[in-house]
This record gives sequence, C-alpha cells and structure tokens, in this order.
Amino acid sequence: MLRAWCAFCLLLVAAAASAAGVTVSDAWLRAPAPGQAVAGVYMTLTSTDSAKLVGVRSDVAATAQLHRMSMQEGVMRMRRMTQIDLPAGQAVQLAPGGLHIMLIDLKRALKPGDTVALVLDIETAQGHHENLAVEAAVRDLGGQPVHMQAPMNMPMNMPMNMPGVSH
Ligand SMILES: [Cu+2]
Repeated sequence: MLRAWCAFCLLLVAAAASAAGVTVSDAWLRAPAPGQAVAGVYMTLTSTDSAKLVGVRSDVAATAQLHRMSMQEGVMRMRRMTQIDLPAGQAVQLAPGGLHIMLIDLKRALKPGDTVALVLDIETAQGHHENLAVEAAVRDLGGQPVHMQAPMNMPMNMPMNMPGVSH
C-alpha cells in the first residue's frame, strides 16, 4: 500500500520536472535566517543522456550561481562552477557541503513551506539548451544559516572571496 503510494509520488515528481532527459527530484533549500541574503539549493539530477547543468535563474534572487564547497588548506570554501556534469544514467547530488545552487541577494523572505521556482539551463551533448523548471521546497532544519551546516562547522570565508559577489 505504502510502496504503491510512494511510486505514485515519484511518478508525479518525475513528470513535473523533466527536460532533455534530465529528471530532478527532492529539490529543497533551508529557510534562510532573517537578514541572510544567500541560500543554497539542493536536489538530485539524473540525465538519461550525457548533459550539463550550465546555469540557473530564479525570480526570488538577483543572481543564481552553480557552486561547489570543498576543503582547501583546512578551510571550507565555495567555488563558482561554470558547469556541473550530468553523466548518462548517474544521479548527481547537489547537497550541503558539496555541489549546490546558490541564490544571491534574495528579494524576499523565504519561510518553511514556501516553494521557490527555479529554471535550470541544461546543455545536451549536442550543444542544445533546454530550460527545466524546478520547484524547490523551503524547509526548516533548525533555522541555522545554510552554509553553517557544513561538516564539522568549519570556519568559512564565504561569500566574500567569490569574484563578482558583493554584499
Ligand atoms: Cu554557495
């Protein structure tokens, strides 16, 4: 009974967000703390054919970028990515502490229960671009700022060290 219901949910999600053979599931972001101007968005992307995520935009933020967090000389840093590879048939996870979409200069407050609409720019192996609309759910996970949830709460000099981002 439960299994049938879950399969139905997955079908709905898959139907809601699929373009160029790319399926998005479990898109979410943590509700930003009051006054926080940035938010990381996470999801799982699976492409039937080799493709790339090359851009993103959202009406809720002035800028949206592809980012990756990684450890460099003992410090957690964020890097802007020009693209995220989507190998054929492989689930690529955007998750806290790793790859993510960064919303910068949020235009409005985001509360748990809200939905944020994003448009992903997918580039196929043939070089075609397709828009993929995604709805990300705003979740409350203790109300801590998104980037303080990294493993071991490493000190992070973000996002001041990112070119092109001002606060
Ligand atoms: Cu980021």
